[in-house]
Amino acid sequence: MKTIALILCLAVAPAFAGPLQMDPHMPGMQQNARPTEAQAIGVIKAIDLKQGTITLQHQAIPAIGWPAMTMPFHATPEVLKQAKVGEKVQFTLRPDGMNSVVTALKSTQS
Ligand SMILES: [Cu+2]
Repeated sequence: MKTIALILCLAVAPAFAGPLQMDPHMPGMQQNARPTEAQAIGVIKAIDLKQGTITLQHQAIPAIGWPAMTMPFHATPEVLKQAKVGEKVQFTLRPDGMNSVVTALKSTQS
């Protein structure tokens, strides 16, 4: 099921790619049609400290053309430390298909 979700993410991303978001502070962004960072809302379903991943049931992320789904993300050590299963969070994502990384998150009030 995880694999299917990831493949779906990769498959639909180009078709739904949102408007280009230019950021003059990040030169790399101008070479790519997609933003190097995206914001999303989700619920933490699982944390795997060994793998360095958190599983998020995330809402659609129009900026990078992702539909809502539940999938594992790589996460920075800071994010892993902060994460709590069951928490609703707003998170920052560095989108890179299956290598996408959650770089920040903060708890939100539902
Ligand atoms: Cu996804």
